[in-house]
Amino acid sequence: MIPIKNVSGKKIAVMGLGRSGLCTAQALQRAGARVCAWDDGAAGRAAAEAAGVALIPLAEEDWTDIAALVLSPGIPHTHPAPHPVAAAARAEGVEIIGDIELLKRSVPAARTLGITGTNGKSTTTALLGHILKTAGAPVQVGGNLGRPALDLDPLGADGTYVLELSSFQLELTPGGGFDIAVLLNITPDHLERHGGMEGYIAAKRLIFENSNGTMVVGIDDPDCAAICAGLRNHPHNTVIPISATTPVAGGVYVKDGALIDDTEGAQEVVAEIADIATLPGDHNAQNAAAAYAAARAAGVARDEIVAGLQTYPGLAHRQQLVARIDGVAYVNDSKATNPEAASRALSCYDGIYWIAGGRAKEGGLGSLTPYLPRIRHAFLIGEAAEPFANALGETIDARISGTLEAATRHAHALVQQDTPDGAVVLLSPACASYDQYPNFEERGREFERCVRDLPGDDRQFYELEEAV
Ligand code: UMA
Repeated sequence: MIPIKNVSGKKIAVMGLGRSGLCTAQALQRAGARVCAWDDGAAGRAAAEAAGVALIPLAEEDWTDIAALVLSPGIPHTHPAPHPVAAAARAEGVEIIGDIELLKRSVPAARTLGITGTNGKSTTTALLGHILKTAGAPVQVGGNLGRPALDLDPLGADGTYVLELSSFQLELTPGGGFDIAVLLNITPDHLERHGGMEGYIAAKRLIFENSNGTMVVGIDDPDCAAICAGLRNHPHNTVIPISATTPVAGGVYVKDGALIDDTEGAQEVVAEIADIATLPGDHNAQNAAAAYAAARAAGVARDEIVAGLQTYPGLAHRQQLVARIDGVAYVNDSKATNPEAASRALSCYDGIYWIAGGRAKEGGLGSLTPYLPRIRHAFLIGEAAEPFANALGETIDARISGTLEAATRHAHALVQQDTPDGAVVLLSPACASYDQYPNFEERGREFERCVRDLPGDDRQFYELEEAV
């Protein structure tokens, strides 16, 4: 846990006691702050009580002697409407911050690397953390990725914090000042929380706020390309543009599967990304280019970065290779909770036996259309099974399996009858999990259990390294 600086004796409000809020309240208490905390949900309040955190209905609190409000990232403070506690704090002029801001203020000597973007930020964060660890650097990895920032271990001045940052967290990190800041891409997301696309882009741009270090920026979408051009207009900025598809002068890019470093104007081929099984697809090319650029900026030698790229174990539930059974790969992409995310996985394989369904999001399956020819058969589960079967219509063969356990068995039986070699059984649901599971992680673990129960002559299972 991070020892929080300069809060001893101060009264600090903590609103939202989920993963990050509860950890914040505990870290503040340990640092001698007078914590008053609240959560609108009974579960959050129960967890706080069990942890010895004092509960006070903050909306009714006198804010005159409160030094700061630490807000959970999921709680709105501007759009669609400010939460009453955020409104009360703002009315009294109390600063509203998040746990990342507290971390930054508490570890001024350590280096902080911030990574944001609509897609790929978890992979880039984990990959960068893995590269730095492989190179022997003292490193801690967390943030939106899952481990709350203040739960990370304290590091000395030679340490590096690699932080995945959501747009919500960036809005609550007013000090900014990341030593290396990475913006991967921007496509519409969380628009209700930011009052529209303009607000979302502004939140993402905060990754570069007060940054006087290296700025790594994707240029493969128009919004990021414009941000990159703007940053490069300032001669004092150190900007590294990255692309998954296009050669970019002075940048890092992937062309025909090769990662190319042009930061010194020499267009040097660094690694064959296409050969790295844990980084399939264009989206991972962008992640690899970003991680390479950021690691170079952090002073890691080229060879060490390549070693890190080549040994990257992948992230759980994101195109995670679980097993190969008799020539068939079993891939857990349970994190794909919407059709756009599933389309990224579908674009990476051929001969797919696709397990999909759950609780469908709005917007239909349109974004999957270009990839449907890659699917040999679909096995549909959960609430979306029937609507998906109707939507897929005559385009592909689909079977309503109902449960994940049945779908895995059905897919295994069919692929063994067909042509197993090179085929992929892919769980990439394009749906939320909540109709059948508490979360996508539990759904992914269930898939792994189902795969372990499958018969086969040649069965090979893959383990991830300890979670970063
Ligand atoms: N709550 C209230 N009132 C409200 C809304 C929520 O009291 O009006 C309470 C809830 O009852 C709950 C708590 O606030 O107890 C939840 O807080 P939270 O939603 O901020 O979630 P945490 O559990 O603290 O998790 C957060 C991130 N969640 C969000 O940003 C929504 C996690 O990112 C992150 O891993 C974690 O901190 C550790 O840093 C998750 C996420 O979904 C993965 N992120 C979004 C994304 O990736 O798209 C941004």
